[in-house]
Amino acid sequence: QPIGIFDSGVGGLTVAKEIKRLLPNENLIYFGDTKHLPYGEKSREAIVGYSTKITNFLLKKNCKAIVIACNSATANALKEVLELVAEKVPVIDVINPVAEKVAYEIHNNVGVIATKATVNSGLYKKSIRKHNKFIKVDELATPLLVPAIEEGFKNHPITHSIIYNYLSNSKLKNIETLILGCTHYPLLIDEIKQYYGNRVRVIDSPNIVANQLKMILEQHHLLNDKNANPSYQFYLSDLTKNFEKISKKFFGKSIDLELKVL
Ligand code: DGN
Repeated sequence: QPIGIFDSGVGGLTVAKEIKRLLPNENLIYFGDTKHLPYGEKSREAIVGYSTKITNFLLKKNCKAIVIACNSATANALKEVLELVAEKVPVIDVINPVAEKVAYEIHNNVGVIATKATVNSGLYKKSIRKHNKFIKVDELATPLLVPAIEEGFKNHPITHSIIYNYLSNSKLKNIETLILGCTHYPLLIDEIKQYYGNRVRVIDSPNIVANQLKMILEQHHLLNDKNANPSYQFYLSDLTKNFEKISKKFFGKSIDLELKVL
């Protein structure tokens, strides 16, 4: 049985790549909702609609666990996805495991950059504060990053300038720790780290999420011991060149991308 992973586009690939690294015996099914991208600008109702349709599709594919590899979907549709799954399989999201780890391990000012849909939900702050009331958390919406990443810009004057403009915002002035609250952003991690130098620690969210998945699969006795030939299937609601480029970079040239409109 495969693990199902979904995002609005290429962002969730940063999580899928880490899952593949930590759990090399697992088969993976990835759904990228490129037709409806970016989720960050959509209403809660729309995000709930997309997320539940994709979850249904992954359940029909007989997935043994579902990873919501999208912060905007987690922040707006986690409750509805959990209701739909009704404990048939474990659901792992990208906000709660990161917030919990940060709450216990970090003792300084934390900044979160994310899409509007995630920042408006305030879920990072709520989720961190639930475990630790003393951490100061400042969230900033950085909506231009996703379209730039989906356009394939990296190490480019456009991304440098967007990053500089956002990160110099006064809300993030005194932070010592930064959470990349959108699964697309690790694709620009070098440029973000370059901006801060050693001043700020950037949390490795894909690693935390993949570890959480591993732990939950272990607890449910769902881990594959051996798998000489793990399969990686990709479904997209619109075939885009950038998705093809990044998925092949992370998963090898021979993978197939299938168009699937839900
Ligand atoms: N990658 C998604 C996230 O983590 O929020 C959303 C990107 C988008 O669709 N704007």
